Amino acid sequence: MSYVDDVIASVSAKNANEPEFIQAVEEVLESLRPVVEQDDRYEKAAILERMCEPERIVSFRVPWVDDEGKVQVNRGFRAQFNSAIGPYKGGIRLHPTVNQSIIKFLGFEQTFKNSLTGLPIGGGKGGSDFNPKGKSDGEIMRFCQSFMTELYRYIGGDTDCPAGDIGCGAKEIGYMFGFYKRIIGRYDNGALSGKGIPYGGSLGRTEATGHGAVYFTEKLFESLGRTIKGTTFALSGFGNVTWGVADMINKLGGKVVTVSGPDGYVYDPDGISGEKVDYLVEMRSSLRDRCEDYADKYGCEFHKGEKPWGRVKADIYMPCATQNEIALEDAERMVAEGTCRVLVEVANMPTRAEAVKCLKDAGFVIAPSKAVNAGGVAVSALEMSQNAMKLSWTEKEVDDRLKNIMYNIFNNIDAAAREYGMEGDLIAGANIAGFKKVADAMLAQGIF
Ligand code: NDP
Ligand code: 2IT
Repeated sequence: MSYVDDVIASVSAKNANEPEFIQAVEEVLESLRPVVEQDDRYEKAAILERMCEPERIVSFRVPWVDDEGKVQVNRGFRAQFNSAIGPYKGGIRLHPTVNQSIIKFLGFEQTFKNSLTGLPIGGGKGGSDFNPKGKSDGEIMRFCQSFMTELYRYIGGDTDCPAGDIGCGAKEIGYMFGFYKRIIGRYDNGALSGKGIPYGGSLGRTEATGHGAVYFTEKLFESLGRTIKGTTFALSGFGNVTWGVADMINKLGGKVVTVSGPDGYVYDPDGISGEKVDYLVEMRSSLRDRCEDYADKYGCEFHKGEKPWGRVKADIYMPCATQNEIALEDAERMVAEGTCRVLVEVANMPTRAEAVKCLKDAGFVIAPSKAVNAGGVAVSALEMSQNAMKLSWTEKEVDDRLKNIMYNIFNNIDAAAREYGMEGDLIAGANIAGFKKVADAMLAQGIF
């Protein structure tokens, strides 16, 4: 057995109850075969084994009192995965499906993503199985305060800087920051990012993930001899990220024809633009979690219980909702439909391993999420820099930096794939480029 096979076997055995984590590890390690086979320093220093084991992961009780006076108990997590190139950095996910496997897969992916940004940030992720849906503001605040009562021990501007993710936006970060400040008795605004603008947030952070994903796509298109202008996109989700993607596609002259929710997808062949994009924000903040509201309001087709993959004519598919939203049957439908040959992943790990294989075999260009969605965490890191320097950049200054970071990510992953003889394989390129910086830092820092 090779070094990579050995590590995959031992990680799978050790984490047998964590399917999402194993899926993420397998994908990354497969890509790294040529790198670790050419250089035995990585095996000698057990770099892969160490990268697959979080530096630490904490799990804690989060008790809070609901509006009826009943005590509720949730489970909180923070995985501090890798600090070789900077303090841990990564979002907080608040969703009923959150468990240790999800937090570990996200923290593992985050380590490579953060490395790709070129900024000094390590990898981490946190969250809770708390469901914000249907909760009052008071309940959300009490949950966030209880969550922070435990989390504060582990975070700080130079230690670990959490931010938002699914179910955790500016409102939740505000409640968490307020309570963190109260507990520690200091204004350490580098300890959380995604903050509101009046108290240290960065202009452009809300839209950074979506806008960054489209900047990346611009560069990818340039390499394929295409332009966003005149291209039709099918998106999923209707959260913060979907909104940012739709906004920038429209600005660059493309057309968005689908968005989706857990209840089904909307097909709007006239294009989701202008006030219709703003309506996505309204739908999300209503916490109703119904995409059908869009179809009711704008009188277009709604496909209950279905996903858009392979069911609509679009040039590019961009999944923006959650992990594993493209299964093998969806991929087979996409291949059979025949119009689209490009998948740009925006949500973290949206495509199942079997679906990735099916699409690759059919000649799809696949842009991996850890590269495409890195603009969110990159602007989070810019927020940390602004906080440290006690200044604020203008929207244009942030946007120029974001664009530059996303273009560089495309160029670097494209070059890494070529260097190892896998031209055009952007999944391998992202894993290799992300790996090398972290691994080389670990080699330099000794065994710990
Ligand atoms: P939001 O909470 O704003 O939106 C995501 C929503 O998508 C969830 O609430 C979920 O609804 C819904 N959803 C779940 N499953 C499906 C499905 N099968 N079809 C359609 N919708 C579904 O989260 P974000 O927009 O912030 O995040 C979206 C993705 O982008 C996630 O993968 C996240 O990790 C990733 N990301 C986010 C970044 C950020 O800065 N926010 C940065 C980088 C990546 P329900 O609750 O009913 O399941
Ligand atoms: O998945 C992600 O990169 C995020 N949720 C953003 C993390 C961050 O620290 O801004």
